[in-house]
Amino acid sequence: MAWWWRWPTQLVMEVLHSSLPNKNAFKALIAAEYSGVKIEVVKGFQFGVSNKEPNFIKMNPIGKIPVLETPDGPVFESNSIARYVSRLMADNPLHGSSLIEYAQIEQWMDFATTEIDPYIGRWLYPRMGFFPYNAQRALSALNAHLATKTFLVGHRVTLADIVMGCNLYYGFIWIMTRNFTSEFPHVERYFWTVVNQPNFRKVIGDVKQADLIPPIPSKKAAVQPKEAKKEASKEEPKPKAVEVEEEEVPKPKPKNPLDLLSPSKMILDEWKRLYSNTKTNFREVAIKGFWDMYDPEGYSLWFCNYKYNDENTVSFVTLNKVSGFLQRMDLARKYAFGKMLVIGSEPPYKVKGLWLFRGKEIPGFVIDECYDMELYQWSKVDITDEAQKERVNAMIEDQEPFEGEALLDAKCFK
Ligand SMILES: N[C@@H](CCC(=O)N[C@@H](CS)C(=O)NCC(=O)O)C(=O)O
Repeated sequence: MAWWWRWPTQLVMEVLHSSLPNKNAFKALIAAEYSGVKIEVVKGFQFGVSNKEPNFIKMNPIGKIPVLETPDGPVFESNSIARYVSRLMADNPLHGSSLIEYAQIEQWMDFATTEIDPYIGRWLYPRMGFFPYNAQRALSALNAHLATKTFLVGHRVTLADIVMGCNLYYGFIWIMTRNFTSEFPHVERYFWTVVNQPNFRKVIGDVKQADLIPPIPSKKAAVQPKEAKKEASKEEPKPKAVEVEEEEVPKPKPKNPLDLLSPSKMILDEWKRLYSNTKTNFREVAIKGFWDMYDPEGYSLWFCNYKYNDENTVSFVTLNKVSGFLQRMDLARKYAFGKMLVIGSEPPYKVKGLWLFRGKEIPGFVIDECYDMELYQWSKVDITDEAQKERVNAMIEDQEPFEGEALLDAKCFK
């Protein structure tokens, strides 16, 4: 019997972990209808709860539905699940009737997944209150998978490594600097192993990791003077400059909406100076000074709590995660002050923070541009509540123990 085929019997039942309705789960269920396969859907599956439970995370480290539990192990990714289900039927017409039809079926599946689905998602999900997805969570999951493996599946290169290696390639050469990838040491090791396989090297050649994150080119900046162009052409190819019409009139840089707010009595830099310069009597000087300056009309205070604390099992990885977040917050330096505490004397570490933002809400551009924001739960500090105010003080002061636990580190964004 071919390795990819198994008699579907009533005894062997595939179990689908998903809430319904869900378009990704539908793929497996519809394929099952066409293929004479019986799938049991887990009863009472609660999206947002069941997919965060440890048993689910063991099956899919990224915590996304659907997952198919098979007698030989779990499978995640809805297309792969649908392929598995359809493979349970020999000579399934769902796979077409020739190699070229099979390839074209795969082609349209990839097209639906990479060209259609993300487009609809980016358009729809913010309207449903979902934040756009970011690469960090997927890289953490990939990192965890690769902790005990050289290649993605089995002990030698498979198509999965070719696709994964090539999809990581632009990331590594253009934007994922050492500083960023060091948070994912197993992904790093995997990537370098894969791209150094002779068959990869024959095609890709030497691979050099990005030193810098390229800025998003403004239309004007993208028009390079001739000399600079010549210089640049000696180096490795750079991402294509945005094409612009020659006679374009420069537009004034749009103001940050926060600059248009009514002036506040609180001057953020004054607070930052007071914080940095207070070496003794911190409570009496800095904390008191903070509340004297604080202007609830012009600023707001927020607590944040990392949503995936149970993943913080390695201290340096957790610390790097927080440092990365603070680096990416650089865009808000004029409008924010923050404290991030890494809590606990042993793993898993908790990451909690306090942020002061200009304006009464978290600035929209921060939510849009700093992808770490969605990794935290945010709650506005109620400054009429003394207990919350005291928690603010404790966070500003790096009070230890904090909520009964030692601090592994306290980082400040100022
Ligand atoms: N590429 C995945 C996408 C799965 C997916 O996005 N699932 C969503 C529900 S439709 C989910 O579980 N989201 C939970 C989360 O992001 O935490 C697939 O096709 O299975």
